[in-house]
Amino acid sequence: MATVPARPAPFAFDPDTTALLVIDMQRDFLEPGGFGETLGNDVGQLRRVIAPTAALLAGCRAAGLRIIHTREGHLPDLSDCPPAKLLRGAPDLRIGDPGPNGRILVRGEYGHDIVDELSPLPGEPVVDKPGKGAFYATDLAELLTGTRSLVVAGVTTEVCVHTTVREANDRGFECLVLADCVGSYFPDFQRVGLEMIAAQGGIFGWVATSTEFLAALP
Ligand code: TIU
Repeated sequence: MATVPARPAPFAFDPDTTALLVIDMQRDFLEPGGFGETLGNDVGQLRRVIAPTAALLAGCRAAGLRIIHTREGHLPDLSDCPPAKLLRGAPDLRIGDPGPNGRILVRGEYGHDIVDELSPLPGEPVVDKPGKGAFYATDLAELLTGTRSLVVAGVTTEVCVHTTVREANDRGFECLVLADCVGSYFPDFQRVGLEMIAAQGGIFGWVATSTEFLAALP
């Protein structure tokens, strides 16, 4: 077992039963002209996550840790996009509309894919998900058979990271969220989102930095 100094308490994990989950590090959220920006967000808020996550990926690959990536998005005919999601709010462009990086949040489009700096390597599964949580309507649970601990990076902290970590916690996984490798468009939500995970004795997870986690890897 390895141990990371974490909040609210040290996080113990066995690297053989631990996976790194990198959530939705897609151009649609991190680059101008994508889904995140059409919702009125400043995508610059998320870009600070890229460099520490690239270092995290390198360290986990060197240590032989299992790595899984996710992408939020929809089939080209939008049949997996509920009207409640499609019609939400008043974005500049809706899901499926043509944008500068292709159709917004549609699988196969340039904007839907993961940013170059964090490209998955062959053999690293990429789970395509229609929802905010990575377990809903995906085969992630089957992919994680035999896995006990999840180390979580990605965007956004209070949306897809929270939803996925809450889903994972309910399924019995122990989740360590890396504060510098998750990001929000809203600085307040970033701070409070991390506090919510570790409050109440770690009500649905633990929080540490990527430096702390990488130092604990054998
Ligand atoms: N809008 C927002 O903060 N997030 C999302 O829509 N998806 C993810 O968090 N991936």
